[in-house]
Amino acid sequence: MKVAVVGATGLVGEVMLKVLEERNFPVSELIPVASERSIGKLISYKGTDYKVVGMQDAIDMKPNVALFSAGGDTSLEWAPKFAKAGITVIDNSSAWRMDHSKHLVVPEINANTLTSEDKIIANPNCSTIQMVLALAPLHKKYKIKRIVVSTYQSITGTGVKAVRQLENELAGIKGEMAYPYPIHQNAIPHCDVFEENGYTKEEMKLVRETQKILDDRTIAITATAVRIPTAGGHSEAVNVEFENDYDLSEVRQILNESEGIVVQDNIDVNTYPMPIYAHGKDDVFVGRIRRDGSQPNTINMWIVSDNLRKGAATNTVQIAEYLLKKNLL
Ligand code: A2P
Ligand code: 11C
Repeated sequence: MKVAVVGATGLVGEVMLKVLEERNFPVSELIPVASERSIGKLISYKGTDYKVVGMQDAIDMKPNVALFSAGGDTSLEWAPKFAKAGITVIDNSSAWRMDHSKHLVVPEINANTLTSEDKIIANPNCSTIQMVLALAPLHKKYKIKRIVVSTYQSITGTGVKAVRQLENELAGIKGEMAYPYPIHQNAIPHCDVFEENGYTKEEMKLVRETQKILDDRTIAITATAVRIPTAGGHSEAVNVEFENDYDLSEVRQILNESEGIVVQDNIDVNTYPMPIYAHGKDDVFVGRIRRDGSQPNTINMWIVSDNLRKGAATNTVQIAEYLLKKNLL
């Protein structure tokens, strides 16, 4: 497979390269792509150096698949051009997620909806992916009525600029700011831009993308997304009300048996998910699973995952693996 990685010099792009290599995706030729300012830079993949090319050159090189992580505007402009040239695009930005003609895919949940006609496939937002992966098997069993989620999100979700802001603050250097406030020793209840309804776009992604992936617009969801000065992954406190009652040990068993999920839940020895454990791993970690005694059929849990891995790069590569396995590329 000829594989283009669009945004290869960015945080997610770098992890995509690592994940392709680790999972031994059959790459016959790698095409690293970035903005005009990076053309000619060398990107190392499995011991070989590849030169970064621009967007049009990448199309002319006719990859089988292009993994995009170069921002929404780049995707809006370029994904259709790649698709028109017969190249399958798996897009990590928010550009196509809510487009009715595009599938929004977490492979363990809904990859079976994909066909060879799908030339632009959307990868969900990181905070959505980790939440729906844990909730999908529970929705199947008990039917979710309402979700209340609060996130504690890694600065890596914002990109290189935010990582630099925290490094500068720690070193006492004044530099460019990715956030409107310092992030060191802070918690900023503001991820992505504000929408007219008073929620942030990140919060509304948790609402709309979850309903689309679980294919159920009746699920009521409300979210608060908060940026904290951590780098290893996103954490989420999730309160879920089901239509039907559940058994706690059965919930644990269902999660334990679900692909991609690791239950870390033993309060006797202080075992619960944390970004320092999730960092660099592909799984979604679930813990602090407990009954919400304040209303019937309701559960609380704590969900952590590396936002650059399962939340972005790994999920994208898994979609590519699925397409390859099903001969859809
Ligand atoms: P570049 O390094 O040349 O700016 P991050 O989200 O970590 O900041 O990374 C964004 C990625 O998207 C980078 O690889 C960046 O390349 C790439 N990118 C940004 N704008 C464009 C564009 N207009 N065309 C192609 N790639 C882009
Ligand atoms: C964050 N979730 O942590 C974002 C990053 O819609 O793909 C990814 C934004 C997106 O800020």
